[in-house]
Amino acid sequence: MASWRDALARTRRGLTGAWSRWISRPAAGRRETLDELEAALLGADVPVKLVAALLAETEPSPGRDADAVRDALARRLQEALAPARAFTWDVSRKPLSVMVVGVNGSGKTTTCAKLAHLARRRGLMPLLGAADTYRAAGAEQLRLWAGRVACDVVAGATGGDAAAVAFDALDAAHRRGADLLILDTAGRMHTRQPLMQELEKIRRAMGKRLDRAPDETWLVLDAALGQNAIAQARQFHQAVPLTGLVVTKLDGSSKAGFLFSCVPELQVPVLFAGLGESPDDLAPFDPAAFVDALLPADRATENAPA
Ligand SMILES: Nc1nc2c(ncn2[C@@H]2O[C@H](COP(=O)(O)OP(=O)(O)O)[C@@H](O)[C@H]2O)c(=O)[nH]1
Ligand SMILES: [Mg+2]
Repeated sequence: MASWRDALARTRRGLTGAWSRWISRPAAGRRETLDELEAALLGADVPVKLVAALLAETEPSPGRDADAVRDALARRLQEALAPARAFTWDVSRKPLSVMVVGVNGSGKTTTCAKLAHLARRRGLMPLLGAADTYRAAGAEQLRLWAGRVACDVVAGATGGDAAAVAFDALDAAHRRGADLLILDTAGRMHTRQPLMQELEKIRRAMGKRLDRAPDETWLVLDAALGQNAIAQARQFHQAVPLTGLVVTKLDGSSKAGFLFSCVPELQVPVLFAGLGESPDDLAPFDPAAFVDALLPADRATENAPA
């Protein structure tokens, strides 16, 4: 699996130069390099208010070295990611059902397969539901991925009713004694009301088969969008109550700092992160590892770009 540090190299790169110039100054001269540090943090899409709080932490004070400042920044950043919740694969009531939503290309299908893979590695039996009935390739793509992670798929006809597929997939999961149903849905623009309303219809269909379903509704967000992902998240959260976020493509983004505004604003935790393209590259979200990987290490271990 890709490491958090490798995946976040792009976002960190922007900060590294500014940080190393900041710490290489004697404490009294550091103020002059603060503007650069501020610009780098804003460039990573860390929200303005948090940047101000972070810069306040860099105020020189006797006995406070660069390591102490780094620790203080890390603490502040981690606090900004509350509420944190680790997803526990609680399958005491089978099947646990997860509905996966998001815009086109955000990484839903890939994420569904990666989740099935994670579940299998924990000894659980997952089933995938292909409720992306808009495109002929929708179910096919999920099947291909499902083959890679050795998981069954329940699909309907192309152009069919996504809510009916959701019902059938949950029904199949129940009958087969699967631990978990992961339902892939079609990509939809958050600004298109009829498509957003369909999500509620899919939810209701699941609820008809099993009262409490779906247990989880997760929004997949492409980290490359940075701050722009927040408008998307807001709209999806209005259409269907989200219980978690999955952030994909952290490895391709230089703006991973958007999570520090997204999580407090939505009050929805990040549960998983996509760190690469292989089936193993989905990690349970670890706020400490995320923050640590964002911050440059020190002069000794990381070379700053000129
Ligand atoms: N680098 C990288 N690529 C990803 C990640 N997650 C998804 N992708 C890629 O994003 C593209 C779109 O993914 P897909 O699952 O088809 O998106 P969907 O339209 O939301 O179902 C594919 O090329 C995936 O390989 C990730 O975490 N890292
Ligand atoms: Mg898809």
